[in-house]
Amino acid sequence: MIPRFSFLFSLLCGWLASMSDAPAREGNFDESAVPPYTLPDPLKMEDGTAVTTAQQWTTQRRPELLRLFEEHVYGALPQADWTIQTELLETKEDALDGQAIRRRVRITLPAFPAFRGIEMLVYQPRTAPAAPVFLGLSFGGNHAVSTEPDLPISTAWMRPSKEKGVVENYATEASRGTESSRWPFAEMVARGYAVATAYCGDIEPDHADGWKDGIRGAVMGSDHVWQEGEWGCISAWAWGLSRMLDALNDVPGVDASRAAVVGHSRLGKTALWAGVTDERFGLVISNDSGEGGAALKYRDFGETPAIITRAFPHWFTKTYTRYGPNPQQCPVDQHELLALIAPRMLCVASATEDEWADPRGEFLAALAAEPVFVLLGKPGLEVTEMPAPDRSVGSWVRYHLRTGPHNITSWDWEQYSRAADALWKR
Ligand code: GTR
Repeated sequence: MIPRFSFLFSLLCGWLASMSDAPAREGNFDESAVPPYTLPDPLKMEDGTAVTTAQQWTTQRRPELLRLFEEHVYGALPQADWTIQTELLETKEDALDGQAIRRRVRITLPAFPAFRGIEMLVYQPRTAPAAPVFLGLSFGGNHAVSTEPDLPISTAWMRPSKEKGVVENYATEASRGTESSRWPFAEMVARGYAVATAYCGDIEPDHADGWKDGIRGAVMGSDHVWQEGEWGCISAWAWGLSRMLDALNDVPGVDASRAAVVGHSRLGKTALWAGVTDERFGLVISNDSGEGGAALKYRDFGETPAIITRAFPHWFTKTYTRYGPNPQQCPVDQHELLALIAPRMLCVASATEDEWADPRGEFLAALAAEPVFVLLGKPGLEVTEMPAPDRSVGSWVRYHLRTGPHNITSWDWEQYSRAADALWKR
């Protein structure tokens, strides 16, 4: 009787577990249970010296902070010859029902022939002689961000997703357009902007061993043993965004000197790191980037370093895993990452139902970056309280909280294009 009972019991437990689709959510979601924390001062050098001038920031504190983020969070790139080669695969003059020019550009690296290369998709206005450009990576490939039927289906590895038409880790015809609501190309082109994108998996497939088939494996060798402080996947993806910007310099009708970098979620973390490491980006946009992105990690709410490094250790440098048990031991917090974008323009966005990404923690990080923007002669957030949903606040450092779930929508893009209008006086 007893073994039978325990068998039935385990069956029952298995059934109950399979009933719930949502993984049990670890983490604190109770605002009143957030323990107190003290943020590191972005305007204080490691040796305690106060940073009081813009010059001190630029020549001393900024390089110090950048190094700390490399060492402890994202990892540093090795020295290498990053010269790219580009090939214009296609120019379609009447894309999006005649509203845009579409181009496909292949980016390879002569120094690393093992790297498969990045296929960049660009939509740009037909009339503008030199359109400013928004640059961002996608989760599903170029055929998924657009509904146009003549875009080739990506042949790169993808994370499994039945609803996105990915079968056994490869995209099928059913995945065409599945991410198109996140990429309002026609609207952006109508506003006078070009948008350039590529699949993040062209740079590195998003799984723990993905580095072997991406730029990191091509550069380090696939038997490399990772050391603390060496580049993680987010660094590799951010590197890819810089190479895409290099390539845009040669795309006619695009003004690569007016470039914004944008990303959602893990690719929002990537957009921030790209914006920090590549100062050519004049506008940096974090959409629902959460832990490892715009959200404070010293604040215990939603996803934590422990959770993220367990699920996605490959995103970060090896060192970051160390801070799982106590994030406050990490010498930097994410407001300092946002501060490294100063004096360039910054947009941080959250969504009301996206508690996992800690909207308040994202707002507070933008707020705590303010002293650096002010030191460099730019306004900070200009408010101290989190705004009501669906209202953008700030002029140089901007924040909004969209009503709804974890996503990037046309409404989010509208806010970003307004920021770009203000920046580039359009
Ligand atoms: C989640 C992860 C988040 C966020 C998100 C995404 O699983 O915990 O940090 O990056 O994925 O990228 O959609």
